[in-house]
Amino acid sequence: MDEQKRSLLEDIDFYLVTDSGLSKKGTLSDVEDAVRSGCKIVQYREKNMSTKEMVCEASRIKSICGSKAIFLVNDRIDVALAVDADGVHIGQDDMPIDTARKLLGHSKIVGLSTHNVEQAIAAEKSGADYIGLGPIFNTSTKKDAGDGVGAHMIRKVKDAINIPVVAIGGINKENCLPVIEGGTDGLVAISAVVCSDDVKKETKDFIDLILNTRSETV
Ligand code: 3NM
Repeated sequence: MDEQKRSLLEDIDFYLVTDSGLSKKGTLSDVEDAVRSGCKIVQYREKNMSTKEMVCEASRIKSICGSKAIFLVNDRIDVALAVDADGVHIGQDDMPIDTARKLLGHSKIVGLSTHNVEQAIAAEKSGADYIGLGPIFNTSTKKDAGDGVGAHMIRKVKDAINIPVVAIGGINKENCLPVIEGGTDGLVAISAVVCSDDVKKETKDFIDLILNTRSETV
């Protein structure tokens, strides 16, 4: 991955995570619509397909993202390696981050899910390129996500670490203001976007909300 693409990580705003179980039009259509609306980072999160199908779909997502969006694979380092994705996003109980780093090398992006300040500090120390922080609000999209930690947690985590923070969990257009005002670098909204009839519009709305709120709070 070239430096220009990696630099998108410093400028995330809306971050798409795919969910084929919730999607109305399918993962490829969602990725195409989101990237067309200016989404600069896509995470392929697929829990229901064979490895063979995943490699095929991941390869198509990679070409949709092209140079416009960073393409990460959730959890499946084998799939990320198979298609030469830009990196992976892993959870606290997935492969240890230093092992993931050894497998992927230093040019790839490794993101880690965290749920509190301690995990965020540990993630930075272990070499994560960015963290996901969640669930910010209660969500039914991830059954084992636990209770929402609240938007106030974003500021606490931002004050404790220097790598980008992406907020996730139960976020929608109605409740996202305190998330953005909390200083999050990026924001994920899975169901609020992929369950809609117009992923292109929802993505654009989130990007506009983030950019407008940031310019008002500067
Ligand atoms: N990870 P929605 S919450 C995939 O807290 C995922 O780490 C979470 O979906 C975490 O935007 C979550 O529909 C689901 O609530 C987010």
